[in-house]
Amino acid sequence: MAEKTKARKLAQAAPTSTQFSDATVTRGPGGETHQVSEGGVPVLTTAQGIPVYDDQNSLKVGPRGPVLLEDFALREKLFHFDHERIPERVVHARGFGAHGFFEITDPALAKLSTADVFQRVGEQTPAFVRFSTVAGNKGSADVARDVRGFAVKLYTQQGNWDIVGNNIPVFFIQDAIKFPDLIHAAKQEPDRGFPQAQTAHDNFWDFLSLSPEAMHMAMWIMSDRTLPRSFRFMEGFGVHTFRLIDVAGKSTFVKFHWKPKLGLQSVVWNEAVKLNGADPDFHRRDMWDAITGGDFPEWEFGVQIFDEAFVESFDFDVLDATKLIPEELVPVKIVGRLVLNRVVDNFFAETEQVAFSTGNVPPGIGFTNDPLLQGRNFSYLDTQLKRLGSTNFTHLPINAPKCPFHTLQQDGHMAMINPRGRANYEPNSWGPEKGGPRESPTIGYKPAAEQISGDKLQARGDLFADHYSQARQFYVSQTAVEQLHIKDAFVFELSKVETPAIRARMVSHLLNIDKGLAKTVADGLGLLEMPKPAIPARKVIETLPPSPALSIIQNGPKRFEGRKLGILVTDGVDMALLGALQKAVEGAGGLVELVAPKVGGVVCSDGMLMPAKQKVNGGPSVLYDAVAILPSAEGAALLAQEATAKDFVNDAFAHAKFIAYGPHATVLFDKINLTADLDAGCLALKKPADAAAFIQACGALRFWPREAKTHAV
Ligand code: HDD
Repeated sequence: MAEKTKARKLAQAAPTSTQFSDATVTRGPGGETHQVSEGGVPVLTTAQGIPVYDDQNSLKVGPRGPVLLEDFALREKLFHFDHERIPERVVHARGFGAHGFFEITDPALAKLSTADVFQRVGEQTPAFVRFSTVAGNKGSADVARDVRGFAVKLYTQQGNWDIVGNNIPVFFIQDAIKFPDLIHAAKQEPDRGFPQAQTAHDNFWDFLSLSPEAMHMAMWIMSDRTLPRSFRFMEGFGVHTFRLIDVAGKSTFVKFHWKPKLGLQSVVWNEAVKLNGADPDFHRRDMWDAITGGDFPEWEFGVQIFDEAFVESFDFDVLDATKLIPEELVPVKIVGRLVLNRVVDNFFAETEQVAFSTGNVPPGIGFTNDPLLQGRNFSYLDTQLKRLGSTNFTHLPINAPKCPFHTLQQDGHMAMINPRGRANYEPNSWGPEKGGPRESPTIGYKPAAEQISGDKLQARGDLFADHYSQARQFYVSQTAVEQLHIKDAFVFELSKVETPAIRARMVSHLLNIDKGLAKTVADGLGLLEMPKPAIPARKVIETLPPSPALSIIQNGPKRFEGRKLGILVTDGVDMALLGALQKAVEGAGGLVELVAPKVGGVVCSDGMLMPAKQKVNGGPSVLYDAVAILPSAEGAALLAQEATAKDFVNDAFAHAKFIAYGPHATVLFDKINLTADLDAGCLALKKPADAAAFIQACGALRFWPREAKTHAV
């Protein structure tokens, strides 16, 4: 009996033994088999399963003789290593992915679309999301000024639905034919191979200033939208107008939105510059720590739904990806949610090999004739063949549907799912049991019904030609601080442009958007004379009202949840104040990290050793959303000698962060001539109860009134 129980326990604990008689061979959790040596450790083998005797030395003649070609383990190991790299994505090369689920929380879409994923409120659909930058190569830094990809793969019961969006609701261009030009202009210049991951160079602004259609997007990329504090605090947009198709084939227009539960937040440019130096993996580490720490990022799934009548009445063409529909005009109705709750097991297998396409839509979701979308539908499938090297990229687990699927496709490189039996064609005479899958007029994918006629020509809709009205609306929708950041960004970027005519040409466009903006940028560039305004192809609508939904600061979280407080401490730190701060942050759903002169930590006022997370020169305040300066008297004198401790405080102040400070911090503040500038964003911690008030204040995320004093153009 005991033997049986033991065998069963073993079987439950470790996977069952395989068909091999040898009891030392067991099946791994993923079904793989491996030979177990003593102590349950798998034996290292070659890819052919041959157990390896010695992985430290090649096979030689004598210890100092020549290496033998017959060393197949050596050959295979080097051979595989030499072929590890696959082409990186031609855009969005640098990305970070995570698993989770999508859930419909409102039945509203069930009637408008037959898509199975909308039919059952509360049902969770597996999801995989990859966030990315656009211009940088795979090894570039996370916090570059750039659009962020927000690609969502929903493994629905009717096949994979990919909503391949960005964190910006519009795009640079209207017709996919210009995409190669856009990307060529944005990325490293072909003769010199730089700059990496930045648009501040001649080619980009030359192309943009010669492409008026990009002016709306130009405003977005010069705003704080392209400096997100975290993937968790940014929106996502499907950009294009799609269709919801109901059971009668009638379609309703729709735009898709992802709204972060934790509100919107960005960093300021000077912070981004320092962040990329301090931690080039800042965004992916943030995501990894949040998910592995059980703080699952969540977005509300929203839709803007509208009909032909709205299309006729709207000032712009809904097929134009450089235009958005203000939420105040067509509200975003929240109908679902997306939660990311699992990091990948293997970065390459999942995040690198995942393949998205706008063309992957289930029944009930349809396309519109948006020329950018139409081109995308072609490009993604094409690029996957190049990148993943085989037409069978859907055989990779990350790309495989999680619903039953039956194609009559066969062979091709790395085919792992060939149809069984003799039917690899259709129609055939082999009957349903042997004849393989059949098409289905009842549940098969049907596009939206649409009457189309017209001459063959290369042109765009008339309304496409308005390139400034919504660019202006975006600008007037920003708070003063955000407008300041946009001005600074244009001045910074165009100052890196070496050709004066390109700078002037950009200013001529800005004159059609906002004269104050144009003048500040011209002054900031030192233009000797103001250029004439570019001639708009369509009259600019200067009455579009501000849309508060377009501002980050007006859509912040109002709480410190999901954010991080960095506390600069030294030996003798007041444990009552430190404990109260830690309690207040954790109570608000935030995280605390201690920064100290040594990473070994500090001995607190109560004699307790408190390990630090960062040594002060490796833990600059740019890593945190707010800081506290809690040295002892001696510690403050020590920090006052430490350049990086002074930077820690100076940067936090310059970046408009909330600063809490203990009774001895002023020794450090005096050293950097800050004491006189302390403002309402700097709160003294005199007693433990002050900690809660400080964290409450930090819910505003930044003390923007300080910005005007410390910002530079
Ligand atoms: Fe694209 C990748 C989003 C325009 C062609 N695109 C890619 C990714 C995202 C987007 C998020 C990364 C997917 C991943 O993580 O693997 N792209 C957009 C958005 C666009 C857009 C929101 C405009 C509204 N893209 C666009 C156009 C074309 C492409 C106009 C071509 C005509 N995009 C591609 C691509 C990529 C890609 C070349 C490169 C890597 C990949 O597809 O898998 O096919």
